[in-house]
Amino acid sequence: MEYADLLIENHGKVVVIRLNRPKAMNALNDNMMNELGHALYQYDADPAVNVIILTGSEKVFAAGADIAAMANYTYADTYPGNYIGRNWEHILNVRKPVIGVVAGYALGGGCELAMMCDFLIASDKAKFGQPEIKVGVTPGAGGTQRLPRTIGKSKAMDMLLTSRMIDALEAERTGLVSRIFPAETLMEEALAVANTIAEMPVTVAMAIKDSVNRAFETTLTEGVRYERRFFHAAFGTPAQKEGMSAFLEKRKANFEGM
Ligand code: CO8
Repeated sequence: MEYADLLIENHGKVVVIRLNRPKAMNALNDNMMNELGHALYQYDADPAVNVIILTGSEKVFAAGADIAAMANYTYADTYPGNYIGRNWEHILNVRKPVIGVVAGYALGGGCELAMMCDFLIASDKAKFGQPEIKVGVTPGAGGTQRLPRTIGKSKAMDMLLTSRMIDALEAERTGLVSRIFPAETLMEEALAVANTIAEMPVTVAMAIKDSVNRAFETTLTEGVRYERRFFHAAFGTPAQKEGMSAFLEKRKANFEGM
């Protein structure tokens, strides 16, 4: 399908979804969020795809929700109307790994969308921020919740209250980002990371993602119990048979279709 505000690139078992509103710094509007949900569900259900990369352009991942689109909203548009919000969390329903690749700015809703990815890879020129306070609103897609859980209360409060942006190094140091690569080789490196995951058994990757996300929603005891169910269930899958046989036979496992 052709999208107005996204570009799609297929790289074997990895699909790259690129946010693409260059004239508006990839500001996240209603159409883009609808298209993003559509694309995410499509590739999550596609047996040829094991990993999804969500990225923007070299200059910007996304500079937040579209301020021009929402500037005249009333309370009736937002709470009862739900004009902004209803299509922002499709990404949380995706079961395959989603890697956020950030070059340039990830601000406001852009930073919140990035934090909804499973992990983040950034270019050395990336900048993260939650400047909503400067436009008179609080974050609305998890900025006050995911940021402190990720980088701690003090740094999160600092960023949220002052609107200070952090650079890639600070983002990596605080755990917001898992790896940094030079801007010039970012996509190549990110695709290599994605391909490493894509060669693993996708069903196990999905179970690991499910279990890790559970850690943020439950107690330690319940979380470990949840994980244990997946561990036990793995013994009913071809991936476990192939993985363990390959290890014992000193050969590379082939998890194709597993
Ligand atoms: N919305 C709409 N348009 C934008 C946005 C935005 N968020 N950001 C940039 N643009 C537009 C600019 O208006 C400009 O348009 P034009 O050329 O027509 O004047 C164009 O993009 C280029 O922008 P700049 O000229 O400002 O480019 P610079 O390189 O000088 O600056 C920045 C880049 C630093 C990214 C700057 O544009 C900026 O600060 N943008 C706004 C960042 C911001 O405040 N983001 C938070 C928005 S509020 C939010 O995200 C709430 C999320 C809640 C989600 C809730 C879901 C339920």
